Amino acid sequence: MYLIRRGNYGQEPMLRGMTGGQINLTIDGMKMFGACTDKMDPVSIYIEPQNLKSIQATLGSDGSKLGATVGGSVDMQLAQATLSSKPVSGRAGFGYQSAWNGFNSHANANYAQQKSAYYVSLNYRKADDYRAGGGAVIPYSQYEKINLSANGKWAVGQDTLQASALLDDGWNIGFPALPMDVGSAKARIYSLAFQRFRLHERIQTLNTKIYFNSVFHAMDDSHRENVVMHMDMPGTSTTAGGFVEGNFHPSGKHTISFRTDYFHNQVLAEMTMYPEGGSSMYMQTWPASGRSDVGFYLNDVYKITRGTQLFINGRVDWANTTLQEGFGMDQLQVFYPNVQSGYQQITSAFNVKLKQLIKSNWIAEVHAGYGERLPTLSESFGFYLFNRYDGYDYIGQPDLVPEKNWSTDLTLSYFTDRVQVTATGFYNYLPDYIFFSHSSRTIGDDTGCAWRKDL
Ligand SMILES: [Cu+2]
Repeated sequence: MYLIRRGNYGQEPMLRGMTGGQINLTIDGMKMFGACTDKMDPVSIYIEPQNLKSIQATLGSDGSKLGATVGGSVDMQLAQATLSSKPVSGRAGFGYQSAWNGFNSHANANYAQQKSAYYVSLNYRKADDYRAGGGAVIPYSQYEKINLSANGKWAVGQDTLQASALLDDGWNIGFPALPMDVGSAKARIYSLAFQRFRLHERIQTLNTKIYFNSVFHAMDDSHRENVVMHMDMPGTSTTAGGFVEGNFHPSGKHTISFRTDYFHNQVLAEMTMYPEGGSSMYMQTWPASGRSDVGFYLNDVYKITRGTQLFINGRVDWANTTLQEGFGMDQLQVFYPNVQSGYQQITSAFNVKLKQLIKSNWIAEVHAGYGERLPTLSESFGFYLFNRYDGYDYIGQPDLVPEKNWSTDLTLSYFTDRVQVTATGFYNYLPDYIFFSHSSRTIGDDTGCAWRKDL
């Protein structure tokens, strides 16, 4: 897993060169989508390292447990309240970094009783402009943010109920490589989960969760010099969903687990331009649009012999993508007269993996899989999205077909009590790869460009 820095501020995971809509980036299994049309806010920026218990990454279509994907899954698992014999525990820390005159402070506390526990954590970070080696100041690299997370856990007989809330507010966040900064970025994440253990002789665990999250992101160019035309660019993204996942007791040589999930995501990003001496202009850079998705995942671990295991999993999703009638749809009709208000698509994934113990300290793994992912709402309906790398504005393509990935991996591991060495080779073939292209469409003085299906 690689991390891409977003400004001086956040980090975005990348798996084998795949990122953004190609991977599932989830928080405790919850779907969440950023609200920036310019990719400033992968949802990982709303989670502080202090909030985390662990990060789980699964590569390629094998990561389809958490959603339809071609690149894999990264699940950020949050620190939870823990039932313990110590009634109160906690820690606090403070850091100062001279290179950007930065403060980084955090505190967390856990309060435990016999049948309940509560956890709170608070983070505050502030940084001025970064000073590079040699003392050169990198302008617009400052930021400030506060992050508050709280959760509770209650024992109900053998089962547990969990409620969790996370609030993240950032402001005055500079993006040195982009023509704009972020005035305000707010995320709210709420969830309620119920875990049942041994509820039936055949069912080991059954987890149910419902959740809601929202992101507000407002870009700001008011601190920049020589701005040709000031713009207001607020965006919102809200997601609600739920899932049920469970593990069955091994029967014979098989251990089966499943997950079924649902989410609905709704976005809107607006842009108001204020030309000097002219009247303001309004457009929706992400037209009011949304997507509902229902998915089902099944996994079987088959212990053939003591040293040989076979893993088989598959996933099917049904998605309904909607474009609201009105301003945003009217805009797209200029380029796509036949744009529809609804698109239904089905995606699937299938994986087989064989794990073989060779001698006492060598393991070989062979994986082959197929996965699909839907185009993001941005790739489908985005409208005049500026790309700083090439200076073009891009327009989505509403009728994109799902991107596919045929992949295979071979992994060889050698391990002793102290050392493990792993070598992996992999191959991905991605038909219907979604990429941007420059078409010859011209409107007025602007050149329109479109995301398009590309082999
Ligand atoms: Cu942005």
